[in-house]
Amino acid sequence: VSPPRLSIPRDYNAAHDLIERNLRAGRGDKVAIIDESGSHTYAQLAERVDRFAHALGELGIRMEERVLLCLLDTIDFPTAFLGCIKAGVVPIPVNTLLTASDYSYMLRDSRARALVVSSLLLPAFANAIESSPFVKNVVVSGGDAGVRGSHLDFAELVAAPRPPFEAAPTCVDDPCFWLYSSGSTGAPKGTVHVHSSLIHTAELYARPILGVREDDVVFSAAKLFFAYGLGNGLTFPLAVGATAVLMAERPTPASVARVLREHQPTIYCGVPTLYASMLASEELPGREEVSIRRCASAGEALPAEVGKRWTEHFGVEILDGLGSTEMLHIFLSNRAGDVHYGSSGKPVPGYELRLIGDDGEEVAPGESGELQVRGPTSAAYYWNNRAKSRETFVGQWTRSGDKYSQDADGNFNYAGRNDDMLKVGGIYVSPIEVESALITHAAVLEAAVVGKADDDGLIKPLAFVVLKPGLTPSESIAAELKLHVKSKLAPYKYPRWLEFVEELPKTATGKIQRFKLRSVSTV
Ligand code: 3SK
Repeated sequence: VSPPRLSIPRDYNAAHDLIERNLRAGRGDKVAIIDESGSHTYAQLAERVDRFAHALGELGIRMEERVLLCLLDTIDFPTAFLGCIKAGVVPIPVNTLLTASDYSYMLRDSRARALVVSSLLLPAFANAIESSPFVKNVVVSGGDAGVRGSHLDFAELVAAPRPPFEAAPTCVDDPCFWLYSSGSTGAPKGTVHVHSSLIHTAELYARPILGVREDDVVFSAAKLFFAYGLGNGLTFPLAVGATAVLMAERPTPASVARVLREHQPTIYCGVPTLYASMLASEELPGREEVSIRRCASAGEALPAEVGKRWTEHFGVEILDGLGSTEMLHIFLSNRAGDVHYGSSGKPVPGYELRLIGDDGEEVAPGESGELQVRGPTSAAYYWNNRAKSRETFVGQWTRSGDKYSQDADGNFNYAGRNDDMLKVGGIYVSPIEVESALITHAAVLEAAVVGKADDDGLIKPLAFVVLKPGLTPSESIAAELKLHVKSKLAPYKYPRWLEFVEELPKTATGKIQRFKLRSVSTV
């Protein structure tokens, strides 16, 4: 069956479409976005986006140039993201939890001409801005003049009335935005998405599978910088004329419960770690206190027990699915009324899936193989990385790196990774990166990191450490090593457990055999 493809005109601007469709449908006065500063109607959002697009031109930023966005989830995120796209400028939303050296790399790699950053995150960019030969302007969202220093004020940029902005003459296949994707080795890769992809994810997944409707209030605890959050929390609600609730705070059981009570979202999108921690928390609202009618989960496999307990408590199913930064959103998902907890469900119509064995052929029924996907939302390529682009985007197929098997009912079940990557709280963590951080500590001779399931069945990093001769393992060295990793890497990457060993299992050529360590943990 050939996949449904939308007929999108060749001349197409994604931001123009996502806004204009709502104004044309008479939703100008409807609330598009609620954030901590209040409610913003579709007409107000349209105006802000146009003002931001004008400002980019005035700053000398031209079509096809890049702008790095490191923004908390407030109205400034959609303003900057859609404003860039409308101007034909390419926004690059980045993870707000990264380190100064990650940001330095991304600014240089992308050659971003401007940085738009939340005031709270500005300190992490201090050196990065100085050392980037490309950044010409820094725009700061929130904070006062003292924090901003000589940088531009976002609020001021969008305060002055401007005429409507005519969308840049982009085409469906033009680069629209990038997201950085990490692999087990090497630096993060700028994943280039084209203009037609956002609306495709909305029409293939959000409307038919998640069931987002015009009368919904949608809240995604997964942040907008994450492909999963970008769809759930912004482009899906805009595509159908719904209302999105944005929360700048870190998603914790308390902050999520507050939003569920205060704004009564009807659709809630989270990641397994958060579902599990909410269920274990005293902050969990009662069923009668909230209005959720549908939930989604992605980022890592949802443990069956977590899904069942959530449904028991709220009377609402969680649609667990699988997507990727490369495919932009979910292409494999459970369906409402047909949820199989512990499984990722069936292909989303519009996507084709196949399982490929080590011999390069499709596997026999029931066997596991690498999941590959074909569909209209695959990224165009990785920026400046031909080798990795060729490895991942093979003809029309995109390799996921995940191993799956398919059961007799057609449901796909997760069977591990092709590489050693871990998904922690929905975000990839490279064991090699954590090992490299550990061995920069004076006490560490060697280290190897693997994934270990916690009590909820969710994977977290476990480090095996060989100490330098003469040193004795102790609780205090373990605690110090955890802190050391936290100080070097984004904090969510630190090993939750540490085990001291005499030596690491290795192949004859000296390669660490992580698969052996997975089975020997005593913690
Ligand atoms: O991790 C996932 O399953 C996912 C889902 C939607 C979009 C992006 C990602 C990585």
